[in-house]
Amino acid sequence: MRYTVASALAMASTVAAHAQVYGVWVNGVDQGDGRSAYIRSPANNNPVKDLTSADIVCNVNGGTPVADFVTAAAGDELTFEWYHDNRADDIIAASHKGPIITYIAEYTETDGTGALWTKIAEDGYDGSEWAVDKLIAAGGKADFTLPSGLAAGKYLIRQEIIALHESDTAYNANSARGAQFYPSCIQFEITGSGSDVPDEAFDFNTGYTYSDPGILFNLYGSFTSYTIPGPDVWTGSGSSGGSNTAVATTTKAAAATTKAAVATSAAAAATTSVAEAVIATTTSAAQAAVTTEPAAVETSIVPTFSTIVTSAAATQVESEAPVATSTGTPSTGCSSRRRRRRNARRNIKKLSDNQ
Ligand SMILES: [Cu+2]
Repeated sequence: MRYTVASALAMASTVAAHAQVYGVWVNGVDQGDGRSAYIRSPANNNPVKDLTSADIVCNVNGGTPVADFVTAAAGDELTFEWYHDNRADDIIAASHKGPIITYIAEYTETDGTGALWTKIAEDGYDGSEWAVDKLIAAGGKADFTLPSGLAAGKYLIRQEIIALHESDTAYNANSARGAQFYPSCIQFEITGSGSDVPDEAFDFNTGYTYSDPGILFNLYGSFTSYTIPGPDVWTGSGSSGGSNTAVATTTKAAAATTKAAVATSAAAAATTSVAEAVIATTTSAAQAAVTTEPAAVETSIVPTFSTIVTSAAATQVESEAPVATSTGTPSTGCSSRRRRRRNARRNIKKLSDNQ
């Protein structure tokens, strides 16, 4: 019984910690804190879910150029470094599994809407690990290589995480759910003698759709593959022909597999609902321990259920409002629930240990 509750909490899809890009490394060299310096940083790390919004392209401040550019040469290895609240923290909640995709566009001072973009790197699901799993394991770092023949000039490079923990329902069907996009646009000055010009044919507002198999995806179903959304990866005009055709064929096959997986996973959605219901009832008892988390939960040598509930009740009033105010995040975001859920889980574990 208790195991069931713990499992349900562990698989809860809404336990969350969001992310954004902190900075860039070029061939392993840290370019320093890029936030609002060479990154068009958003005001917070909340996701974008509306595919019709300009924010889906370069996030909330995407149309506001920043002062600096990262200098790199065609063929260089770039590393985008992500973080949650502080550099080298937990990066992003492990529940936020999904792909990491990278696009390039000729530099623009606009918000990047329109057909301007070319995909240059992607990492999805390899049969056991998601790109986000690898990102967390790498301390927030995601690597890719610039096309070696890329023509010199100023560019925007846009990298995104797509978190799939609520993407079994499309955002336009239920705005409380849907895939969570974390796009980040970074200003680059690329050097080199290459002459490959990206096709710049992709438009996020029309190219990403709510029914795309990589955007409407049940993470809790059974699946063996995942179809990364967007166009094929462009590697440069000299090398793109043959290899891209092969990629396209593979992707089609994967799409068929994914459709089957979606069909068979309807049952899993029901299980998720049960998990949510359990959380709803558990949270009300446990959430009160929020602000006093070290004191109420960890100081007592053997906290009993009654001591937790008592201390919880005592602190409930002052705990709620300051938390909401200090985070400054909209109540619709996952982060406002993060702490309560974490404490709910922690309390459940303590109770389990004692009984
Ligand atoms: Cu989230």
